[in-house]
Amino acid sequence: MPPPEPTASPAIEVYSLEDRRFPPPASFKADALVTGNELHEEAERDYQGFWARQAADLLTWRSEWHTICEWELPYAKWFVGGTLNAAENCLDRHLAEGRGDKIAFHWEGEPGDTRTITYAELHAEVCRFANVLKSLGVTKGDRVAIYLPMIPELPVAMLACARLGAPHSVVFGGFSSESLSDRINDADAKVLVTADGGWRRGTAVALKASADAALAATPGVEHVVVVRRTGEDVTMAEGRDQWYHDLMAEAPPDCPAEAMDAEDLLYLLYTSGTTAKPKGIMHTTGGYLTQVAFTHKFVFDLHAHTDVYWCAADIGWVTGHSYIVYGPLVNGATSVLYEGSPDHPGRDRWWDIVERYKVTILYTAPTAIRTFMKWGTAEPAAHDLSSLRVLGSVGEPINPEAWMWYREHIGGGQTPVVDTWWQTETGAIMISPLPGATTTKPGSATFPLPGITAEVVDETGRPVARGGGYLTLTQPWPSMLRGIYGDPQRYHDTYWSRFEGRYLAGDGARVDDEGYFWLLGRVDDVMNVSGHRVSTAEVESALVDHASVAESAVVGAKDDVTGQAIVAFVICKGDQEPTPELGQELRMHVGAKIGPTARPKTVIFTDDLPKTRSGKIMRRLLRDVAEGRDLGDTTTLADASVVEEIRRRAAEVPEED
Ligand code: 7RM
Repeated sequence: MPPPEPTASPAIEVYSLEDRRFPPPASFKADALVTGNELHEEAERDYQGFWARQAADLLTWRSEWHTICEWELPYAKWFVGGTLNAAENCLDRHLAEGRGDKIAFHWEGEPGDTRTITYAELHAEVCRFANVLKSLGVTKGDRVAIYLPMIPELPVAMLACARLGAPHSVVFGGFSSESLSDRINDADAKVLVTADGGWRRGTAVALKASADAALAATPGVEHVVVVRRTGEDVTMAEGRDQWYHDLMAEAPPDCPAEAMDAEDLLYLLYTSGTTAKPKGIMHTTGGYLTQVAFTHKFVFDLHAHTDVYWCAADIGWVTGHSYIVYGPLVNGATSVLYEGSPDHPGRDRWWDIVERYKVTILYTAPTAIRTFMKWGTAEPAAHDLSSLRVLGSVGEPINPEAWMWYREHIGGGQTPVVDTWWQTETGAIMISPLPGATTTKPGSATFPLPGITAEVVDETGRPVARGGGYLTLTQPWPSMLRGIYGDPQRYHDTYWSRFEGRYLAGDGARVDDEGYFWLLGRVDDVMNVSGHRVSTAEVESALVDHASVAESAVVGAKDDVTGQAIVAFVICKGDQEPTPELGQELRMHVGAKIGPTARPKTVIFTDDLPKTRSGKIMRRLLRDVAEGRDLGDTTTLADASVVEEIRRRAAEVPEED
């Protein structure tokens, strides 16, 4: 191939500079699993050999693989010929090693009820439930849909499926009946596991009623198992619906685990794209478990015998699959599992949990951190958070301001912060610091992990050594998606068609002078102002850098003069009044910080931002508001009233120049 012509303008321009840096403290290094470059160097010499060593070290195999990786672009197979069982790796082998009494989960319900579950207890419940599923006709290869709140029965159901080799499809409990029926039908699931309801902000949220509505449109479902959680009245369909506890009481305790091929499907997880039909992302067994176990251990510097780990995501998202269920359990960790919201009964619920369980590792999302920033420092300051030693972030670009706040007010100015970039499709963390080895910079996910190769490319697919562009992955990785369920063409088109031989992540990124990666948000959201391509993350970060701003989202709205003009939606901190003068000041602040091109044309103050249920800002809807359009698809919106309120605010704002 001839080298491509250099592009006249970069795919994404970069303005901001961050020069604070935080090397791992000596006290942390003293006891850290990795303190130098050894893993990166090993993987650079032979990345497949590196992953094979991890697979052998971290997992128990029934039989050896004969080939580490078969790569027929865009399809990879890892540990070909090897067999293992995911549930056995999460449970049985810890029992076999005499750790049955170790706590797997400190579970806490929102109303304050608790359950302490050891590995032996979890194993027993999983075996019993696997027998329940068997009695309902589930065998290897059948799909099982799971629609549950954050209660212990959720990981139990997942692991019971894994034990039988029946791929699970977990649907987040906050999704509507229509989303549920779409996912059940796409996966052709024959059993649904659900509950009467779950607790959210002090009220019982009905799940069974919503499942019933879905079930009216899912002819393939033969059996429904219902967990009693809230005690609300539910309708049980004769011959189809049965109570979990009734079935469990009858089920025999022993259930052998199926030997699964490394490439057998472990689960499907649906990601809702923008408007199109959700994609059933396929994850298989051996490679997936290898990379989630590796990353969970080394990114969080897990000392399984002493750490108390808490990933505060919902199991309904990939973060929960990989970092509440599979990674921590394979590694034999002790985790906190919390059912409810962070502000019930008070805004200190999380800090109360950290203090009571002496949580050492906390993994959450920037949206949660920014919410806590808005609530102020009094709540965390009133609790003893000194047990914390590693803080993780995932889900969105974390602006330096939030990163610093997290380190300072939650981490006591001491703890390493690991910003971890990955996707449902990547299955596990891809770009992240190693807390005992990497000098971090606030807002940067730093470097690809050992065994991972990421490159930023320009519009023509040419690697950008320094600067902004499209994030791509250039070699297969063990936990990569194996496709989109039932739609190979869409798999090819979405991820592999834009740049030859490269996986397209769909995110913008930049590489700085020292090779650090900075994630810039979805490339679909990049704004074009007078021909300058400006990332949303940079402008938002500059806004949140202002002392009065808690959170912001910016979008490019059509503009006669500049093509697109930047419209900023801003949430003020605590008692700060939103005034026209402040709006003006914020525009100047961004202009001064990153340059006049990036200065918002309009600032709209609001109390809330439209977010998906996993907390990602839905800029597409803000663009609709900014351009005065009717709203597009809002089914993935967490709170539908938010956009109407923003629309009202937007109508009141005079245009500025
Ligand atoms: C784990 C998860 C994936 C998208 C991804 C990005 C964004 C996730 C970061 C991030 C900047 C991060 N899976 N994203 N982590 N952006 N820095 N550390 O979130 O499938 O739900 O979303 O999330 O845009 O493509 S996901």
